[in-house]
Amino acid sequence: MGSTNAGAAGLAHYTTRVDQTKESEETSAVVNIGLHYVATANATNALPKDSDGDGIPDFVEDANGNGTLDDNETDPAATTIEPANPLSADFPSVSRPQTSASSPAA
Ligand SMILES: [Ca+2]
Ligand SMILES: [Ca+2]
Repeated sequence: MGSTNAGAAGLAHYTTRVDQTKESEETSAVVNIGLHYVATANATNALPKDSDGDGIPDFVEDANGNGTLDDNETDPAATTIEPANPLSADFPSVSRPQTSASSPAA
């Protein structure tokens, strides 16, 4: 074992294990020694683990890999997609004209 925990090492969503158990999911908080890879969905799946199924991998949502939701990150365990940097202050919303009467002719 190493000398620090996975979050402090930024490896919460990484693994050394074939079964793809993330460092943050192990019973031991102390990080494993060895080359770490991004944890995939399971041992036979090459896609990065996406715990909440929103299409954004856990290691992207928790960008600094500390296992904690920080500013400019999205929650790996939440199913709602929240922009890391809301653009509403920079770009006023533009409303699309209503097109209720514009159905294409059959
Ligand atoms: Ca996700
Ligand atoms: Ca984080």
